[in-house]
Amino acid sequence: MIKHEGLKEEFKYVTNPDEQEHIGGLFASGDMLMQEIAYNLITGQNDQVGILVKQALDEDYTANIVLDDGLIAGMAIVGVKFRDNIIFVPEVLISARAMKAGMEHIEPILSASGVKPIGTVIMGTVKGDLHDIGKNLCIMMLRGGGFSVHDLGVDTKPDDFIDAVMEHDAAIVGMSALLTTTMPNMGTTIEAFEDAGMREEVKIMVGGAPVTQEFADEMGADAYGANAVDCVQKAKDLSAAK
Ligand code: B12
Repeated sequence: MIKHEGLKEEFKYVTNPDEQEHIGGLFASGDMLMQEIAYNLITGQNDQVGILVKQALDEDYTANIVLDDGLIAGMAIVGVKFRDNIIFVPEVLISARAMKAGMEHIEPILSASGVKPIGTVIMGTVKGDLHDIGKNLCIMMLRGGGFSVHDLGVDTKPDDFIDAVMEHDAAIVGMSALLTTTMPNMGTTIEAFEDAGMREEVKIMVGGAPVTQEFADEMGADAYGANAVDCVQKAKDLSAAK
């Protein structure tokens, strides 16, 4: 249930019943502090988000709880407002900056495993696509899960994935796409691995909001991950299958 007054106002922008149920559910498990983090993320208060996330971690909230019930829950409302033309690119960038301010406190915790890497993963957002929040979350969780990860950033060309696999002798490639127009570049990259005679050497996983298991199968990917936790699980499954 939403108790935070400002957040209640923000939730009014969520008018689709399915989204009300889904996003309302994200807030249901969060208390007032988590809702305060979400509200400050939506309104782009990056300093405040950083302070509140640090406070929550100091108060022994787990990094995963702060991520799910605070930051990701807030970003879900930003997504709805952006789609429905209530806010535009500059506001979304300001919220993305606030997300980053919060993630700066979370990353060291999720990445602190200290054990010998269980595998090497190359991660990148596909060509033409500049969205990196979800990819970065996956990278944090993969590192926390014991993988060594090389981040190719955004707008990654097929050849850059191939070069990175060769350079780091990686067994797994993870591609992220957030736009329906850039999703096909996952298939183009898989084809490039085939053309280079390297498809047998790597396992390829894909993800991003518009990507589905069906799409992943169509493109010839080895796995699809719905979220950052699933990404780690799929990477572990793929490592075991090698
Ligand atoms: C933030 C954002 C932006 C920011 C990006 C900032 C950044 N540094 O990333 C900015 C403002 C730059 C932006 C720009 C644009 N955006 Co935008 N953006 C969003 C927004 C609001 C949130 C995305 C996000 O970060 N979600 C939160 C993260 C945590 O979720 P996620 O990315 O899905 O990742 C999770 C999973 O998918 C999974 N995952 C992700 N990657 C991977 C990879 C692997 C291997 C695995 C296993 C799992 C996995 O795990 C993650 C963690 O749980 C979405 C709306 C939405 N709700 O998705 C629109 C959205 C993606 N954008 C959209 C659009 C249209 C654009 C623009 C074209 C707008 C414009 N007119 O300029 C540009 C395109 C720029 C480009 N070339 O890429 C549309 C896409 C529509 C479509 N059907 O293609 C969306 C859906 C908004 C909408 N509803 O209309 N955007």
